[in-house]
Amino acid sequence: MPGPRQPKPSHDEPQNHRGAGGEIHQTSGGDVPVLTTQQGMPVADDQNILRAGVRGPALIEDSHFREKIFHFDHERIPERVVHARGFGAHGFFETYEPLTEITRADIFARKGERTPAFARFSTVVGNKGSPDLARDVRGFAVKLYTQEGNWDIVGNNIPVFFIQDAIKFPDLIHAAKDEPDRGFPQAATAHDNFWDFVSLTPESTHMLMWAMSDRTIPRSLRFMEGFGVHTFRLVNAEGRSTFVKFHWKPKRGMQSVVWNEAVKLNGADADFHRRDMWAAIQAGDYPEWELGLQLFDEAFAESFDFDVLDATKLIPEELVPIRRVGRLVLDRVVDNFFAETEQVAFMTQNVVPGVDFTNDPLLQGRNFSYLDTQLKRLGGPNFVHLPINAPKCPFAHFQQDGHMAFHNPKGRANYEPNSWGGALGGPRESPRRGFVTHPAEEAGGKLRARPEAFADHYSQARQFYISQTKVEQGHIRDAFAFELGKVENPAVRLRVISHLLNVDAALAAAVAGKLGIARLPAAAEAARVVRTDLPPSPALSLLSNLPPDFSGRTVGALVTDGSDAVLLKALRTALDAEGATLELVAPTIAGIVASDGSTIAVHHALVAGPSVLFDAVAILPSAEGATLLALMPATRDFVADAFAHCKFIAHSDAAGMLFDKAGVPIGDGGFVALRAKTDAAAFVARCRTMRFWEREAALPPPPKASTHPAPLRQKRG
Ligand code: HDE
Repeated sequence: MPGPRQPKPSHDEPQNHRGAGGEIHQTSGGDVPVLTTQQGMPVADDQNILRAGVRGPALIEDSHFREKIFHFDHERIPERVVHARGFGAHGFFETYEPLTEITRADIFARKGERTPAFARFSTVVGNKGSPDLARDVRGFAVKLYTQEGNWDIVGNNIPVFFIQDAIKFPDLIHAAKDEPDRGFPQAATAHDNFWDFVSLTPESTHMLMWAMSDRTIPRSLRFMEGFGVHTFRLVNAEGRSTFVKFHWKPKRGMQSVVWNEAVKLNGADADFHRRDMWAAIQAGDYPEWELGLQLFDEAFAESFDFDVLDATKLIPEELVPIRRVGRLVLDRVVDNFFAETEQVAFMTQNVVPGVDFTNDPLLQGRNFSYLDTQLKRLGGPNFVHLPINAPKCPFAHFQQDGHMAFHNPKGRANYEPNSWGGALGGPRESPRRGFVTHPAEEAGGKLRARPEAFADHYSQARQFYISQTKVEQGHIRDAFAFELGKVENPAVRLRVISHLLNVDAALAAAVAGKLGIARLPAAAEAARVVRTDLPPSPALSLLSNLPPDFSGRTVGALVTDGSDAVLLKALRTALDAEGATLELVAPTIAGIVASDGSTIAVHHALVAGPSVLFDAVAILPSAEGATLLALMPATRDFVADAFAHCKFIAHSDAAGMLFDKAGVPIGDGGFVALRAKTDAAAFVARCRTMRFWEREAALPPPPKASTHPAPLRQKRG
């Protein structure tokens, strides 16, 4: 019964009309699909619940409403217990050359072959809605839909881990996530529980060095490495096994932000990483990594200083070089975030013939956990039927039924062996093609113990630290000081310092100094003598491995009415040539009228486009524009942050007053004056080193604690 609050739709022609709240709706017609219920019944009115009278109660008879609300109420699935916040994309893996001498894996059999792939990047600790730039390890999970089944390399952007044995994982994650009595902090390890746990778990020390380095605040998911972490096996057709560590090397090189920038990015754009990857793919600048293999045999494993089954250790690239065997290219964003990124189920136990496990006790535990977690999260045993999880090669088995079974076998035989014969009998095992576990010989009593060599917790932590540049070491010190500064219990702070003393005395003293600890504690008792003879491994440093150019990066140019059109064009041309992007920031989002009278659209209003969004900045106002900008508080932040974050700064002459106003001393080597067209190319060339770190070195050194140790009672877990 049409009434004043119930619009009458027409199905003949598309037409607009008003709902009860005055909003405009388009009814169906022509090629516009008709709205239906899930059952396919066309819906006449999606604006008003069925009522007994215009002001009367709702009627239970309204099955459309009940279905709609029922479905909405059940939209959420449990978020991942770790790695809840993630971003995924499709692409392919391309094999460089056959690797048949090392592995029978089909994916490595033919040069140039492309295998479909899906990658998901994630933070570990934060909930699904947490910010992208949290200081955290990043997950780097890749599903390769090979012709012999799905192979998942479920790795991180750090090659080592906090713990050696999977039985400690729930403790580690409980300690790292928000504290249970208060539900915070979110997406942060800067709190008592985390540091309490890790300081009672000395095997975490190496990973802590990585976690406190800039690796945990990547500039882009595209600019970070990935690691399989554990030692795996590759097995060839003759059954010969080679140990392998997997590496993903980013084509655009590695780059991180600085902590102060990360903090501000989380406010300016909590989706910074996902937006960046989405934009790069949409722009055709496809994120790319090379797959690298560190291959070694039993003899090397025996001779290596550490146990290759210990996930808190790495094998320096200088010792076992990386062989690059293919590339992963991400060239397609998802159609639907939930269906693909949320429902994708990675599992370490998804390997293919030619890839096998080792006895790493962390890996073995993971092989149990990942199947189990999918059941909880995806709600039933048929999660592999979901398109994102289904293999893209033929598959045939007798598993049947269960919730939401979509791929149901046809025919009578649902067991084997059977005597139906031929196609009627269904699939049969194949000793020739099938996965064969490497027949490693095992011996020993049943026990709960770790190999002796696992007990060296500090030597590689030290090696990592001494492999960093001075700038990176400074960042590590600052990160420890920040995180421990959030720890309330002084004993926990001291305990961390006692471990750092085994890593590097100057590091420990500097962190202690920043925490106001007057006297250093005694060094933690080390189960094994710390090796000070391990040489620096330059491959472990971000800043020693700069990308070759500025491609894939973004310059933010602050412009106003009257900005020099010729210089702007020159800057854009130079950045285009480099494969980099120019984004314009102006007093308002309405755009500017440049010096030549042309109207130029801009990407950001100044208040919404802080300099933290960019890799370098150009401050190019006209003289009048500079006067206007000087009145805007956001200008000071734009300029001062770009300076403090060591960014390269191009500028017009008129920008001078803005530097003065922001208290920024212009003139160090990170500034480039843009006066002539050729200056733009010079600026872009300077940007190739990404940041002008000398600026940071000019800051006064941190205070240090006294090196006279104070006794400290150690609580050991
Ligand atoms: Fe995971 N981890 N993990 N992990 N992990 C999960 O599986 C687990 C570990 C990693 O984008 C869970 O599907 C245990 C190391 C990534 O969907 C869960 C242990 C590394 C992802 C799980 C570890 C990882 C996960 C939660 C200690 C680097 C996200 C949701 C033995 C090599 C994958 C899920 C994605 C996710 C268990 C340690 C990487 C609970 C028990 C070491 C990238 O199964």
